[in-house]
Amino acid sequence: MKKRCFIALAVISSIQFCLPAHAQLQGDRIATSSAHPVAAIQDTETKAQRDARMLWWREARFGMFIHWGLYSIPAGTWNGKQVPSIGEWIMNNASIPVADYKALAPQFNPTSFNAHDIVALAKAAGMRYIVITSKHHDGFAMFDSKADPFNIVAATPFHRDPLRELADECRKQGIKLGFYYSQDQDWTAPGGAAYKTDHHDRPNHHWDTAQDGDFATYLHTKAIPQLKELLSNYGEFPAVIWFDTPTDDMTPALAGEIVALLNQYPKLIWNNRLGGSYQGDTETPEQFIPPQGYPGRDWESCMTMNDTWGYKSYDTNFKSTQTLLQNLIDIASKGGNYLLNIGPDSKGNVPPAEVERLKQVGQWLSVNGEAIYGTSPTLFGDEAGSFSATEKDESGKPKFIPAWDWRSTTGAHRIYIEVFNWPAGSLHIKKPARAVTGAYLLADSSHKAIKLNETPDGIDIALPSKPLDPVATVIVLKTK
Ligand code: H79
Repeated sequence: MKKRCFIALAVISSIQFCLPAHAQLQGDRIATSSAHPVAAIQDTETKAQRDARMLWWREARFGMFIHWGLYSIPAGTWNGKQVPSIGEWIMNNASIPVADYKALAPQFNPTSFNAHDIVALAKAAGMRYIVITSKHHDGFAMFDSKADPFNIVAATPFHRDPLRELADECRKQGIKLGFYYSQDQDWTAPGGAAYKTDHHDRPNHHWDTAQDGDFATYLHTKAIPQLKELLSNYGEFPAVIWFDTPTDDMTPALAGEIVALLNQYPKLIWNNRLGGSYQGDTETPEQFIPPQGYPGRDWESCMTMNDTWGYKSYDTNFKSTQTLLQNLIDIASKGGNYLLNIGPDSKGNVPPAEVERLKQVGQWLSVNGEAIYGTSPTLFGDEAGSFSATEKDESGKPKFIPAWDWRSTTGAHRIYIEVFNWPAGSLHIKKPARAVTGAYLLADSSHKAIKLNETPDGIDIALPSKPLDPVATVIVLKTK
């Protein structure tokens, strides 16, 4: 694939194809498939060390992505025209000159921003961590940066550092905080990478000469200094650094300089989008759920509630709470995490449709969280769906056709069955690999036993006529 292959297919998920092959476990060391100038912690730690480092993240299962920046001011409209596609890409999609985009900063005064309320919302949703855009592709830093003046403290009337306020609240309210950082694309810094489909005549697809420059210089004068600030100025955080959209500009040698810095933070978790063939800790399917997860790899599906990450005033295409909840359960049943996005507006308010849905998901988790947090993937597998014998996906492989009757997650002495499509009378499951000693419904606080009938090929679970929850009622099978 050519340079900037992460976008060449114009499919968001195609980012994945730029990244190196999966890690292979060799003995108790985790080996990478290619040589790097700098060995990452992931290359040298033992499996036990990796397990300890990843423990909180693996148990968490549900996190909040926050896309928030200057793009929330135009909110999808530029010069009176609605600009198609994702809101945080408006500068690129509308070819906004650097000076015009930078002129948004003096207008940014999100006085309704309230770190306490956002962290409390994440907690009410049952989320265990937050990842916020510290700098997106537009190059605007949402934190106090001495390394570059195009930031929320120095360049706006707001003068506050929302990352610091969130870090304080996350510490107080007991959840983790991570920082998204666009290390490769930067559309306002000279030399930062940019992608654009219609400007192949200009190096690096820039649309304004103010973007011209040397990538290594950008990295040394902006990205690495800002990463140092992010890693050292916020106490115990960030727990996660979330890189995005690597291009071939990020050579192994340049990426190695970033890795040398990351290695100084031995608890840090970082994703697979640094570039330079580093694979990081986590696979990051974007806007999709892999049919069978990523066996042997930690992974996290990031998704929007509507069709944009950054706030767009007119995007009201919100997924239902049912869909969001089914996604969470589907992901947990495959051993992954769900990083679900909110896009606050230019005043710092979270759209009410997002708040409403998050609270509803949280309500379900407050009753049924035992079936999600810290669980292992399904012991069954077929319930998620099957590959079509005839239909192909975009890459020519058999298409996965999901089924939505039920999912399963696994605890130490429990098998959970999350039932979406409530059957009449009983649910039939194949014989699980463990001896089942009893069953009850998780939402029934009395844990009244429900009847199990062994059949030649499995178990019939006798069910009441109505589900206890309209979206997902959890059956608990007690196991040895
Ligand atoms: O931060 C969010 C996105 O902005 C970022 N990743 C998530 C987490 C992201 N950057 N690039 N992509 C996702 C995929 C690229 C999509 C594109 Fe397009 C398709 C770029 C060009 C064609 C969408 C349509 C954006 C511009 C036009």
